[in-house]
Amino acid sequence: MIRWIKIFDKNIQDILDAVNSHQSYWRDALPMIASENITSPLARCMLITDLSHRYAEGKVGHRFYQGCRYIDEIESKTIELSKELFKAEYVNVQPISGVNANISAFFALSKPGDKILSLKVSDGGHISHAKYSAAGLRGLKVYNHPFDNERMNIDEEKMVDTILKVRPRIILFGASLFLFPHPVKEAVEAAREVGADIIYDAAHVLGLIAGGKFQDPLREGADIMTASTHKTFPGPQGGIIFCKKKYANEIDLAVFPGTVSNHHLHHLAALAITTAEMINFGKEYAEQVVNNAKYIAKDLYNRGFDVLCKKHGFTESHQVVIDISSIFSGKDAATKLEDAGIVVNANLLPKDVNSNVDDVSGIRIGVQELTRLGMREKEMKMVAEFIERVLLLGEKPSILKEEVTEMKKKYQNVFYCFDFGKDNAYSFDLFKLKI
Ligand code: DSN
Repeated sequence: MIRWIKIFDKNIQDILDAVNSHQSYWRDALPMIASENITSPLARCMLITDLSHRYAEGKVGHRFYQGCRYIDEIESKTIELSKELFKAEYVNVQPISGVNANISAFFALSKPGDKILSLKVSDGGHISHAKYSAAGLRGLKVYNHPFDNERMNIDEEKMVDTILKVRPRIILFGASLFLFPHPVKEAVEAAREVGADIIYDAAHVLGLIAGGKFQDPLREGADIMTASTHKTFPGPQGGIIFCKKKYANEIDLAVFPGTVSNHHLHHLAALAITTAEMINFGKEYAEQVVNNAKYIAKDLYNRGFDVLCKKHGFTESHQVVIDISSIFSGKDAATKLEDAGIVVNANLLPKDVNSNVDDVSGIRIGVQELTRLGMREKEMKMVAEFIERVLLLGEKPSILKEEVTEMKKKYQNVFYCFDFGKDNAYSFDLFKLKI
């Protein structure tokens, strides 16, 4: 809390009030946006250090600024830890976001006019895989993976035919709506035949990969793996690229000076801390995330929700997807849940291919952050019951919110990291550290 600061400027007071309200809002809510997470207290402390003020363009040992001796130490350590955790031949830790990592990989591997095979946004693809974002910005011609709506996954056989027919320069895997591992192994032979490289966008599932609970793209045949560092991987907001050694030079140039000048150095220190924590606790964390997702999916299904992919076990990731369109639009459902303090997002489903983005059928639920806050199957049941009471039983969200807030009081600490004392998740007190 920062109320103790005596402020005389109204603008500053307004900002502090909004930050305070934001802190309280999330302290009381159930955070279930699948692309978010909460950093460990120690990682968070790194974000307010002097590192956030500095420049370090270039690489370790070859900077374009003075003053970088300790930054070199931090960056080397971040690279070393990332290589260890993901068993990667080469890592670039400088991208400042997942889209930045993707666009760097596209620049490294392709030229304008080349073809890319990626998932359609309504089938779960990320915007940066599409013509109106990074792929299009690089001038790539976008072709889409054939998708099996029933399995919510790429159709492997049709994919191989498409690769042989389209002859793309880049085959891109990974998604934002991501329930099951993608057929990377199945693409390798066709990719080699047409001279395509394989990129795997691991943004959503990086923390699960780190914990050995999803697929292992680099071993399955991906040449490059891009990611953001703040979804199931519970680090600071930013990006990262892993690759085989033979792509290292192109990747480095595409990041700097290609698409980043100064990388974010406070992010680097926080990423190093998170990576060290994931080396220690990642397996246990990833396992509980997937267990929680499977549990809440089944529970919601038993309460009457149209949870996708029952026949396939609902999910193998941190996500659960509900087609809510027989009762509400996705947006209305997400708004009602938000009014009750349960934060999820409305999501396009494959059947929404021609719909307006504001008129979508699905809601996407992520359990990774609740897991970090110490929730397990017992708590998933309580959360599923809240969701049922709002969306199926028509209880008033504003009244239910009081119960949600009461429940959340017991989950104010971040787990799967080094202990930092009580009530650490939403408190500013830890910033009293001498740093
Ligand atoms: N659009 C984000 C998501 O929520 O999946 C990823 O950048």
